Amino acid sequence: MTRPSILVTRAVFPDVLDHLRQHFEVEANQADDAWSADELAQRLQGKAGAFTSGADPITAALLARCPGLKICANMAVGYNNFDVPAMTAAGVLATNAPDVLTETTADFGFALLMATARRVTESEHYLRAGKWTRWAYDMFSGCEVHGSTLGIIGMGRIGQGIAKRGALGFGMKVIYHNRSRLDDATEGQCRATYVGKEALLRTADHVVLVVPYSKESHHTIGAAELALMKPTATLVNIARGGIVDDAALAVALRDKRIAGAGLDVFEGEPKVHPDLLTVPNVVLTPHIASATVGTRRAMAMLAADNLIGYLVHGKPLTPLNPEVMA
Ligand code: 8YV
Repeated sequence: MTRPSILVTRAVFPDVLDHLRQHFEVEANQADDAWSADELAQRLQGKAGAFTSGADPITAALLARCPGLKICANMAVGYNNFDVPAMTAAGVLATNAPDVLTETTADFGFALLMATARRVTESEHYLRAGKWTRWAYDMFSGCEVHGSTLGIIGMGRIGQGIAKRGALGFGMKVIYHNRSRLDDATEGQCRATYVGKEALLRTADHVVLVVPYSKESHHTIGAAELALMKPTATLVNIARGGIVDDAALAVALRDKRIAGAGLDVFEGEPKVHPDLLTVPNVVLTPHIASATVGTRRAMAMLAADNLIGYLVHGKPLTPLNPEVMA
């Protein structure tokens, strides 16, 4: 029996490729070359599966060129790179990589919150530039974290992890906004209170964004929302570029409309809005919230096991459109 062929679109842990090679003919991209949409479509010819990163667009146009494709397994929990309705219409299964990154990503959300509130990178740049000649009573004084009010927009698994860190570790008062309110038991575990978006923005000392990207969540935070926030507040985005209007945020940071921001994701990344690079009160990281060796390995293994689960055993682990299997 011939083995199915799959494409791995980006460089990945060698042992994950070995795991895949036990079941499939594998075309890999260990050189990590950037492929155009056309090259991706060409390389997908004759492939039953694709191991994708969160940056590989799987569109209706691509699917129309790849009639043999049966599954795309994303090495990411977010899947806004997938046109899921088009995949369903084409009979292509979509899978993502949830759960395995929850705690690591929540850790990083908190790291970014702390670095922003306490001006860690701004003060380090000052020190490295040789500007630290004397102590001063108000040097890099930041915002309080413990005992402050944490506002979380998007209360899925990662949002809940951040809430627990804030409430249990730092004695923060936690308020949240979400498409739907959590059940009482989950709210209790997170010590979190549901509020409207406007109330959250007006009240929180630290606002953390963890909503999935969609047309509806585009620019969840723009100039109008930034204007509602306290001038002493901080904003953290570990969700997706496009959830925040980065140009409006750069203006708010420049004008000290808010105290600071911590950003791991950007509109049009890896490009970063040039004005964000010129304001000092922002901590910038290159989409690394899930980046620990253990977590990235677990995400890659889950994507691989989704391919094996579906193409070999007919049972994917974390399908997004299970109706294609009916
Ligand atoms: C990924 C992420 O590293 O899982 C997600 O949704 O944003 C990150 O953990 C990124 O999408 C690369 O695939």
